[in-house]
Amino acid sequence: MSKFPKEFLWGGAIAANQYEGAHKAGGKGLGPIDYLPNKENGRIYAMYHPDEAVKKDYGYYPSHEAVDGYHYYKEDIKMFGEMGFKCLRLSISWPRIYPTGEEDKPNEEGLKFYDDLFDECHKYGIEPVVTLNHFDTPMALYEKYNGWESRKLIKLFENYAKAVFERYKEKVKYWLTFNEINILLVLPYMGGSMSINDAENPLQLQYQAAHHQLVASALATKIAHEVNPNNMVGCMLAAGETYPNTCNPQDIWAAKELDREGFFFIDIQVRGKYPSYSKRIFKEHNINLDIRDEDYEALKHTVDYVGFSYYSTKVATGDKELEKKLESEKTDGNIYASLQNPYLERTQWGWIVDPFGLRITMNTIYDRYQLPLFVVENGLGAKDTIVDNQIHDDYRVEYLSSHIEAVADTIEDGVEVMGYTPWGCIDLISAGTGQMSKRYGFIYVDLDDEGSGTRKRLKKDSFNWYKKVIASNGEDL
Ligand code: BGP
Repeated sequence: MSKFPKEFLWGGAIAANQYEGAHKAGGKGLGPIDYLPNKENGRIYAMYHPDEAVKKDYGYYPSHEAVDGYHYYKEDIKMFGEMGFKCLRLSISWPRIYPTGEEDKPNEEGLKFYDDLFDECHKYGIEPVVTLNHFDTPMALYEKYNGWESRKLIKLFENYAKAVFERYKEKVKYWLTFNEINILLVLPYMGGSMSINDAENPLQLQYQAAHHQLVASALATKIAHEVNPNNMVGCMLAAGETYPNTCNPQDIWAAKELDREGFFFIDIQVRGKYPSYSKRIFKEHNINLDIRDEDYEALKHTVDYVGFSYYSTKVATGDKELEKKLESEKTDGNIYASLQNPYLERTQWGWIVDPFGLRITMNTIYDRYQLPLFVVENGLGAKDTIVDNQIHDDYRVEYLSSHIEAVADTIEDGVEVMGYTPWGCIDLISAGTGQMSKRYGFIYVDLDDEGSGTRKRLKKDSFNWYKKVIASNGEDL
């Protein structure tokens, strides 16, 4: 018998900024991703170039066109339907609805686009799971206010959230506020802030921006519940347990502290108030936040479930000397680099592969919050090769099946799990590298790193495998 509940939300995840393209179509304004990638080191972080300069220095910037989901979505959703998706996690592009973030009224063409997209999902019985902000704060707000460093964005985000909650009242029930909200402390540009790099005390700005997002997230949650009491609103954490390098208490503490960087956000979104340890952290880093009385009230509007992404676990040490020595050997991961873990393999991009770590991570989160969990991102970025018009991606199947097994074990541990939406269910632009060749999908898109290709869609072997997984409710892996 399947370990997964009958109503389990099997699906996949995409985001507007990496999928849609059509960066100026239908009156859309620009978002941060339109200024990426950074060709010099292939990484995205706090960087900003005006449009023309980027063109000159960096040439092709793929997210302008992405995989052209804006025009292909009907074809793509049909294929998701064929796989049996029960849900599709996607994001609304804020600058498609409010091109500069400050218009009096939302952009009708933008709203209409998502109306059609949600209708298309429902045609196949697919429930949309919608992220309000997936690395997609209007660029104009970065330029004018340094993004989320400014309190002004709270009200602007509220306007945007209200507009979409009201418009899609009958079409969307599951929402997430900010994608990987803890990214603000690691890659602030992606999270929505601008001037951190030049700041005297960057953490002061980062935590202030975080505070604004947390208030905005809480107010959006409040509105969502007012507009429709059936709405389910989740937070979204870039998760992945931190393991201590040894059993030295200093290492245990270092691991705990690193995990708290992420839990700081979720503690507030779930419990409705700042966690007790935040006082000490603020004192240590000389952080003085502008928190108003009305903010404390707003924060009381807490989320209904905890969404999270999981790709890897990480390893931390409290030994500063050792940390320095091992710095150059650190391995990449989603958001965080990590010390290597000698017990585990890594992907082509160096990300630690740890299916058991998913079970550990989920148990930790559930023990902490006792709210339903939703695995809204998980997956393997890999290069695919086409042979005779086929893609034999057994490596992807292996990765995903071992992680689904871990979810099943977690359910047996007593954890309430709402669903599983592997990242990039159709190939799209990688956020961390700006590349197309780092692929996650069950569906291949004919496009290379320079933007050449037909954009034609092709089923990989994993397509039929996932179809079988869903049909058997996770039994047939
Ligand atoms: C998460 C993001 C996604 C996605 C994923 C994979 O951090 O929420 O947008 O891109 O990571 O990362 P990458 O694209 O760098 O492989």
